[in-house]
Amino acid sequence: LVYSALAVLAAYLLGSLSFAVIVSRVMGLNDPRTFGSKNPGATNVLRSGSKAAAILTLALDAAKGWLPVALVRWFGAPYGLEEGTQALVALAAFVGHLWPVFFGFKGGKGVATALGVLLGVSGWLGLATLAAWLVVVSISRYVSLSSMAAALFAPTFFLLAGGPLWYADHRVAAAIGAMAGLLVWRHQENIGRLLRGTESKLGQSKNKAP
Ligand code: NKO
Repeated sequence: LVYSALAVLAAYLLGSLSFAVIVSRVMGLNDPRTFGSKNPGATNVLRSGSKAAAILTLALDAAKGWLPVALVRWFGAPYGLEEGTQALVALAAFVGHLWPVFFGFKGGKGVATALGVLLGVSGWLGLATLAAWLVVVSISRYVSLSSMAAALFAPTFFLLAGGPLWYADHRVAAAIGAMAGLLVWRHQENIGRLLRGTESKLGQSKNKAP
């Protein structure tokens, strides 16, 4: 139980590293919380004009979801850490991204971090969800819409393909379901803009207020 609690705390602290803000600061770009959608995420960093910064943000925000889950999966057993802890560290890293202790509890929407978590749970699950995201974004050009579609797809796929491809533990399923719900809930402003037809499309409107 002590190891489990420590793992969850470490995952929350790791998730609290808002890499959109950190990468932008290090690369001398504007703070993503001050322009565009005001969201500290890879998509909004892209609106600063730096593709490299956006890709780095995506990679690091995903890595912080992937690492704690992968560590528990690979090295947890001798410490008594199994799927219950895997589910909790996944949720902790995700919650850290949404409510980061280091950034006044004002975080992002959790898309990249959820992708990392899914890759940690199962490479196949992560890749399948990423593929769904890519299909929707290539058709619609809306990142937010694609993220929400992927969020609905992930838990469905986890439950449907569990068995042959991965062990669909019900606690991990619950964590993925909770992340999906929170992810969509964090996109409520995007939903409003999508309905009004004012949501910005990929490759459009750099630095323009939504
Ligand atoms: O600024 O409000 P915005 O337009 O920035 O941003 C909306 C956007 C926020 O997310 C990001 C991160 C972008 C990452 C893109 C690649 C991720 C592809 C995989 C998605 C998998 C999600 C699965 C969730 C399962 C619970 O949406």
